[in-house]
Amino acid sequence: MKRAWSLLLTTSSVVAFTSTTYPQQHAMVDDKQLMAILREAAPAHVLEHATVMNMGADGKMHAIQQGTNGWTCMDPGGAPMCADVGAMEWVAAWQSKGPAPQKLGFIYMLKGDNGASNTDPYATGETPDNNWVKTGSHVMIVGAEAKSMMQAYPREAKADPSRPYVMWPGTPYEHLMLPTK
Ligand SMILES: [Cu+2]
Repeated sequence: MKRAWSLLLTTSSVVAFTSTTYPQQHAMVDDKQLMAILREAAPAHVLEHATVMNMGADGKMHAIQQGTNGWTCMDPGGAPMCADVGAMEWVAAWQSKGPAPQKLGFIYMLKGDNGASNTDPYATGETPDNNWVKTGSHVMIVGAEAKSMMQAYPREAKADPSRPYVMWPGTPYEHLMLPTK
């Protein structure tokens, strides 16, 4: 996962994102560029039938493609991803600082990310003590239902992103990062 970005969700569908915490350095991309980036982040067939969100000139996220497979794809500031329904609920909980859903969620991030604090879910950049980690091609398993599974994986503050590890260990939003290369 990556930096603070926020969104509002209804029970199962994305309604709108807010732009206030959108990383400043991330240039807006047009819809065609976004699709090219997302093609590197998830399997083609997942993306083809997914809801795709992009940020408009109004600073809000809009669906540029309506999906039918329950997946949502987007690029919140250098972290292109496709997330299933459970994962989108988890993202909403993280953003609203609510309890993680008692569910499992799955996220493709096959293009990798620009880095994140491994200990502060709300960090917006690297600091000397926030255990910044940059992970290459990976997938993520999220949601409170994955808690017991995560006990079997490294959960140090300083992560080694070349192997599976727990990101944000000890927080309600700890999740499993699984490199795919
Ligand atoms: Cu990730």
